Amino acid sequence: MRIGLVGFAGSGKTTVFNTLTGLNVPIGFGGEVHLGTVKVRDARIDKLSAMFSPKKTTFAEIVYSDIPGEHGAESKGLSGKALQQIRDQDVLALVLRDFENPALDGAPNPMKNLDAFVTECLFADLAMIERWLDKARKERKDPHDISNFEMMKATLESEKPLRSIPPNHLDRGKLTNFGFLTDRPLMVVLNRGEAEAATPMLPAMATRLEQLHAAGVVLSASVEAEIAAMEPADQRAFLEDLGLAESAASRFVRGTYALLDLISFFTVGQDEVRAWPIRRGTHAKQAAGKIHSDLERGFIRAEVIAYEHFIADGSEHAARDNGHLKVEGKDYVVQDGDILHIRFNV
Ligand SMILES: Nc1nc2c(ncn2[C@@H]2O[C@H](COP(=O)(O)OP(=O)(O)OP(=O)(O)O)[C@@H](O)[C@H]2O)c(=O)[nH]1
Ligand SMILES: [Mg+2]
Repeated sequence: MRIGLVGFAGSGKTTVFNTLTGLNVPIGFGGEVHLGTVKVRDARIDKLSAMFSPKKTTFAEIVYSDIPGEHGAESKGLSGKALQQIRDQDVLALVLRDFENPALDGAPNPMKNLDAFVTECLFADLAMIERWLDKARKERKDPHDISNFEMMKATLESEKPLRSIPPNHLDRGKLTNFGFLTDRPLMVVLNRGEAEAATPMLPAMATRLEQLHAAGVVLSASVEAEIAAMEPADQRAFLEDLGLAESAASRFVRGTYALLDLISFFTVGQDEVRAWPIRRGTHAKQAAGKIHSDLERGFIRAEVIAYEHFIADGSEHAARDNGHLKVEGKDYVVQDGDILHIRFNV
């Protein structure tokens, strides 16, 4: 999963990036895109790995990109280059400055920055849709596609993001090449000053995020950076002092999984124990395709053992004897923690 940290110059993207990745790239305006890969910790994988002692243990991974804002662009908007880099991401994490930054003029105004970002994305999508519609009408394209794009246009014109259109109202499979910005899941990171690290976001901001079908997380990147540099035992005590139960990095990942409605299934064996993130509601055949396209193409059936049963039974063999191994067809809806073995033939 690719998560792009975006936002205006000086909002704290690089500081947040360091917090999330544990890296330590230098702070400074502008510069190149930074990339950082992070494993998504999952205690279930640790347990399965202990049972199989596989050659390889693979956690789900998040690749964070720190996409620099343009210096002085707080009111001027995003550059074409930034927009292009943003289109490559699965999730947008918008970092909003909510701390005093002496290098930037003016008090923080996260709501204004949020609206500026949302408006830019809206206009970028609208321009794409209008261009497509002009061409499609001339070429007399499929009326069904045209009416879909008209519906999308109307949505944007009423200042709603495309992600607000329910899945059954829009065939998103046909839209992947467009890379619409307002159809990307949006995670808003409210980057606070030290003193407000644990203060919840204002109700007005929470309401706005709901309207945008976005999720939000409050953190203070500079506090988190201090915590990250501490010994694990001190980290807990420090977090408690601040009134925080968890580090920002784990809150962020949890929030993202919830926003995307992600669950994990597992594959196990002597070679590899591995977690596979999928959207809730994914069918067995599609899930097989995450592992390899051959498994989707030649899908025959899935053998499924729920994680809890697997652990309680102690082995695949015992799970089978106890009647906990289910044989499922392509339309089976994969559940969080399912251990899958795909039978296929190509
Ligand atoms: N007080 C405070 N300062 C912060 C916080 N996060 C970042 N800063 C400071 O704000 C300045 C800008 O932070 P960066 O992380 O470089 O911001 P950026 O968004 O990456 O900036 P560009 O790369 O230019 O787009 C730095 O001086 C940081 O130390 C925070 O949570 N609290
Ligand atoms: Mg930066």
